[in-house]
Amino acid sequence: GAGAKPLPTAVQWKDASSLIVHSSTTVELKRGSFGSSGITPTDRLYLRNNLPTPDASIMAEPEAWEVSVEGVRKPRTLDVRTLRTLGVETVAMVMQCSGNGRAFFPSKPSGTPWQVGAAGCVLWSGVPVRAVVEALGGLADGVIFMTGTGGEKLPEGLDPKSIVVERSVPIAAMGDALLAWELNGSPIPLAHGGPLRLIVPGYTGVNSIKYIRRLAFSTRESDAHIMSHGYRISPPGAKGDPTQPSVQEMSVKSWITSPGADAGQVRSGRTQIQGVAFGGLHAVSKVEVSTDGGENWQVARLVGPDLGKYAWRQFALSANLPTGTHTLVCRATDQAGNVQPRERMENAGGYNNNSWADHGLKVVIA
Ligand code: MSS
Repeated sequence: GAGAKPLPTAVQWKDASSLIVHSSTTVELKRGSFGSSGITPTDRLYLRNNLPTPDASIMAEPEAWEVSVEGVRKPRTLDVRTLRTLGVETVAMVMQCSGNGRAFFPSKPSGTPWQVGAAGCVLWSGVPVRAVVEALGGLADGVIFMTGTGGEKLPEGLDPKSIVVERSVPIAAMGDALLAWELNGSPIPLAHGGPLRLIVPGYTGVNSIKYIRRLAFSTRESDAHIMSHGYRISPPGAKGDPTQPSVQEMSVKSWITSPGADAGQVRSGRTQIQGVAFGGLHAVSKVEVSTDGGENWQVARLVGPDLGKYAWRQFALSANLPTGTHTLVCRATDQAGNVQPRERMENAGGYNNNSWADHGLKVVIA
């Protein structure tokens, strides 16, 4: 629409009409543009880069891209060509920015004011990290973290630790992690981390490191600023520090995608209320929908193929909406029994918002 920012250079190929451009490194999907196919097309997947996108020249020879693997018995640098010989796996997973839903915090935390669209459900293919570790003789003794380092060229004159994108996750996350070269059936585009990306299913986006150049198994968490002070669940008003919980596993969450925010077109009468629901580390077991802001709930139908516990499920509820104002909300439950809460967990960074009340949608039918 008028005044909309143009797509950033690295994602000129995306579908502008379904996206909201926040900045040259942050683009989200509109609520009404998720579609009904379960998988998010790559040209609609949100973009979030903490640093400027690297030069396209790193994509010139994707097979020659190298990652150094440390904290194994036989540490080595491996190129993509070699990684391909070690194994292959595909995972359908929700990629969601830690700050998705930040716009709904009344405290207006600094950071991108994402609504619902800093998330997508996509297919990643690559070699299982555990196959790489096995090929390199197994883990070194005492390892408790897996640390990925991004391959951005860092500006000179600054302490690299203050800007490098480097994140540690508990070693348990290695179980389903991939070093991926393919996204939705095509080589991973530069903007999404090509030639090679660490994929950590069930964890928020920041933990899946793009253009990975180092994968280290370690006894200590990274001391990079983005790990030690960034992405922490800090009390409102406080700064991040290493004693606070890090933003890692995603929690149970859902939102309505249709009718979208442009709900003006909804006519009175029968409609299909649709949305997406996921559980982070656990599959979704149930989604309930309310058309009166959470007074009365009805169980929705899960729609389409089940692509595994890291993917989202679509849901639909056939409803009769008379003329008037309706507040549509949805609430997911996962197979571990976790129920999406009414309230967000307040925190200074505006992370992990899974409040069903915050994600509600007001529909006016004339
Ligand atoms: N990686 C690297 N290397 N760099 C950067 O910047 N970012 C993060 C991840 N990774 C980065 C990386 C984030 S933060 C996110 S979300 C993600 O990524 C996104 O993705 P895409 O593909 O969607 O764009 Mo928040 O939590």
